[in-house]
Formats: sequence, C-alpha cells, structure tokens
Amino acid sequence: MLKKAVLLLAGVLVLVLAATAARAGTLDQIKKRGFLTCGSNLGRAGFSLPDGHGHWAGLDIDFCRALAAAIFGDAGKVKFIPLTAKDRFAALQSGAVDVLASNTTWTLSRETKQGLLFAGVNYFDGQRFMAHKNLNLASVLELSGTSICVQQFTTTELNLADFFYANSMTYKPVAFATADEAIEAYVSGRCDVYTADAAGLYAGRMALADPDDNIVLPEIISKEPLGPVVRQGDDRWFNIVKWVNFAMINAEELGVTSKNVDEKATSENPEIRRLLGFEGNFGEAMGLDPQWAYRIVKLVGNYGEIFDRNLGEGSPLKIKRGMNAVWSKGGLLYAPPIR
Ligand SMILES: N[C@@H](CCC(=O)N[C@@H](CS)C(=O)NCC(=O)O)C(=O)O
Repeated sequence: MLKKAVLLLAGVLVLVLAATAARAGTLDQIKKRGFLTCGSNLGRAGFSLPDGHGHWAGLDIDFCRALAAAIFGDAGKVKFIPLTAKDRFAALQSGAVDVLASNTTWTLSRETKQGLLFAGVNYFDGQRFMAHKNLNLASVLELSGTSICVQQFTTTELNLADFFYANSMTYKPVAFATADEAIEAYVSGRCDVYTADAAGLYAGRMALADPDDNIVLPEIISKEPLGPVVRQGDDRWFNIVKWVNFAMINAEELGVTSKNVDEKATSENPEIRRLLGFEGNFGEAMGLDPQWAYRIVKLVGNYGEIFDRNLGEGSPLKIKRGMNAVWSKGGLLYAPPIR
C-alpha cells in the first residue's frame, strides 16, 4: 500500500517537473530548434498577410521578426503558423507556438482563465461597423433590426451583443469562423453590416471589388488593445517578448531608426547607448547578448518604421498614428526605460 503511494507520488512529481521544464525553457527550446514559432492570423493586410510564396508581411509579422532578430541576429528565423480565432489560444497553451501575434485583444479572462499573459500592446484598436452604402446608414444607432456578419470566438462578437443590449436594439448575428468568410458573406448580401476591429475592417474594405460602395460608420464601440501573448510559467520568455516591444517603442521615441542606428555608436545620449548595447549589458539577464535591441532596429526597424510600412503612410492602408503614436507625440505608446 505504502509502496504504491510512494510510486504514485514519484510519478506525479515527474509529471510536474516535466511540465515545468517544458514551460520554463522557451528561449532555450527556440535556440536549440534554430527558429521561433509565431502564431499569426490567417491573413489580414497590415497585420499578417502571406503572399502565396511563403513570404509574410505585417505589423504582427514584424513583431515576430524583431524577436528573431533579438535572439538570433537573423530576422528570418521565424516560422509563421496561421491560426483561426478559435484555435489561437490552444495552439499557444499546447506549445505549438512560442508566441501569439495575431490581432489579439488583451482581456482579463484570456489571462486568468486561459493561463496566458499579454506582453504588452502593439496596436490600440477599437471595433467599428461597415455597411452597404445603399442602405443610407449614418450611425451605429440606426442599426436596429439589421443582420450583422461577424467572426466567431472574438471579442468582436461579445462587444456586438453588449452594444445592442445596452442600446435596446435588436440585430441578427451571422457568425463565421474566419474574417474572410464573414466579409464574403457580407459582400454576397447575407448581411447588411460587417463588424470587426477597425484596422482589420479597413483592410477588409480595401480588398473589396468596390470599396466605395461601402461606408464605415463613425462610431468606435470598444477598446481593443492588441498585443503579443505568451503562456504563463516562463517569466524569462515573457520578459523577452515584453521588452522587444518596449525596445521598438523606445527606439522610435529616441529617434533611432534602421537607417541611422550605426551612426548612433557615437551618440552621447546615455539612453540611446544603453538601448543599443554600447553601454551596460541589459540583454544578459534575459539570455540575450548586449546588442539585442540594436539588431531589432537594424534588421526590422523601430515601431514607427514598422507601423508606417505596414499600416501607415508607406502602406496602402494609410492609417493615421492616432492612439498608436508614442506618448511624447500625443499617443498611448509609453515604454518603460531601459536601465
Ligand atoms: N481582436 C479580436 C478579433 C481578432 C481577430 O480575429 N481579428 C481578425 C481580423 S480583424 C482576424 O485576425 N482574422 C483572421 C481570420 O480568421 O481571417 C479578438 O482578439 O478577439
């Protein structure tokens, strides 16, 4: 009896240790594997879009490339794994991906009930609605009685229910597993309205045959802080993902770009010197070398460069910086100091 109990206890201990080891060493696993696995969305211009030849582009894609640049000095050492909204958290929990960068909104239950941690925000968004122009709608408050195409397993779906309930309005939800299916259904006339995070909605509208036949209603009905997510249980990896985001934001605030980063070797600004590893060694305690942030900026860019080429003036979307400007320029991006 006693022997059985001891064996059982030993078995449980082995399982617990194995689970802890699997969780604790994400960086070591990535280094050993030789590349990072990054959960991305199925395809949304501006955030993560495959070109059909295995090359991906977008803000979330560049975030994972920045991680690879920090870890390997090679922004190409990432494998992108496209995930539906439904599957994204399970993929992270099971270890199928090291990090999720997939237009995912930071909410309380996603952290506390799913065993996850958001490492920050890389895009502040909010939910909007697009309607067929011939319906002559001018406000979301006129949407009572309409049919609305929406993606399942998203905050979008939940906000929609809240908003209509709070305003005593009715609607017919028509829900789909993917954003593309929801947009196609909207285009085919199955719904009067399509709703999504604003940036995803602009990207969806841009891809339509006749974007001008659709209007985006003015109201923004929710807060969608989108950011990279990791599993709980590996503080070192959590810190790396968090500080890669902060490093890109700090680089923009300090005026360090992929073009001028080498000239900054002679900069006398101590904040720039610390960021780029010319002074101190802030990478070591994270398992990275002193030039981790230098390589992010050199190989991928600062936050502003990444925003501009994927979503801003250098992209077809031409989204304004707005909330996504650094705090010193009136936005919400505020990264703690590297020191
Ligand atoms: N931010 C919301 C929505 C995330 C989401 O799924 N967004 C759409 C684009 S706005 C997407 O990535 N879709 C990928 C796809 O299934 O095609 C959430 O975290 O629940």
